[in-house]
Amino acid sequence: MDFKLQHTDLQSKARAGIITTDHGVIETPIFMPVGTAGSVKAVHATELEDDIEAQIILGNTYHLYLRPGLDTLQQAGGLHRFNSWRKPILTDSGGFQVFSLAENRKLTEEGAEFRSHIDGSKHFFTPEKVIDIQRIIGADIMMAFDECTPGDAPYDYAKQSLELTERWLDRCLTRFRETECPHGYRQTLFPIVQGCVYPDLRKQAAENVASKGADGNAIGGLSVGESTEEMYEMIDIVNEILPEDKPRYLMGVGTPANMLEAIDRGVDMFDCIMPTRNGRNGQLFTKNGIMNMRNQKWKNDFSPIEEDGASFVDTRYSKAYLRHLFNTGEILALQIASIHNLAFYLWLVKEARRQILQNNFPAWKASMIDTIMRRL
Ligand code: PRF
Repeated sequence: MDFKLQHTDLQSKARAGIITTDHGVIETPIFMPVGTAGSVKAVHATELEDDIEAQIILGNTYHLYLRPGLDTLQQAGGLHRFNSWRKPILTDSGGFQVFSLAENRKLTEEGAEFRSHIDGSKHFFTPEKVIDIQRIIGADIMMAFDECTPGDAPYDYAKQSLELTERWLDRCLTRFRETECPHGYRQTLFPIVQGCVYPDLRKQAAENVASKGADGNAIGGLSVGESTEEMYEMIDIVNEILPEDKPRYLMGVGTPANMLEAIDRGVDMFDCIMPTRNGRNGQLFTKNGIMNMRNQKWKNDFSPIEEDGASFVDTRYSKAYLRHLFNTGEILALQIASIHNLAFYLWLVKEARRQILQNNFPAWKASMIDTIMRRL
């Protein structure tokens, strides 16, 4: 994987770049739709490609390992072949899902023991195993195995946890170097900066990660209960240290406003379940604000979902019709809302990129940020 930093905005730290993988290029800043179990929920591959213009999607080691399992993924020839997605894939390591979903988890120096949230079966993830699994899945970008500490973790816990994450990173890197992609293309491994909300831990973590010389680096452990101000402060501290010539990925963040603020601080890559999950619950993000499509107020509003929206669904269907679909529990509601929200997120980062290239990012951000977050 290569990264070319094309331009940094003159008045902020916002960056435009290009990542090149063996499955194609990614223009940054980028948002990566989440396809936890190998599918972006309710959205076809063609819609992702043509309507949403996704350049990379995310998969989850934890979920894919449990179902369909390694045997099927191996026989399929990797996830790209299995789900017919031809562009890049990034997989999260399971470091987050094991802690947020699995039951009876037990952490040791060796790894994490847990019970599946699906059938209660017992499993053990080690840094080595997580690399082996991601090799089989065939992710273009694999993530290191980490412990994501909650935003309110006490200092001593956060420090011990970070040191465990650092030892696990070294084991991930060793396994990564000892193995190769079973599918014949290049894969790379991103380390993850942890350290909770403690500036000295974040600094130590970023310095450690930077010293590994990886193709790209991630910031984890944010948007997990800390305040928004603390999150932005941690991003500032970490980005001061992470190498400029490598992409920076802020994991699991966030709202449209969170993304613009993080781009302003030098972040290049994002993923979040918000556009798809909130969309399935009837929440639509638009250039003019946030709409709850279950609201009575749309009952007889036959205007387009979004007049100048980024997807065909925006002008093809009306607000009243979409409200009706949610109201009657029609599956089509979930599809329209997911396509709309993902197209909006992809539009937002694409427009951010355009503004960065024109040296106009901060003014544009200021003009957007209140509008996109207001409730309609
Ligand atoms: N670590 C991993 N995945 C993640 C996170 C993390 O800290 C987060 C935190 N926002 C989301 N996804 N491995």
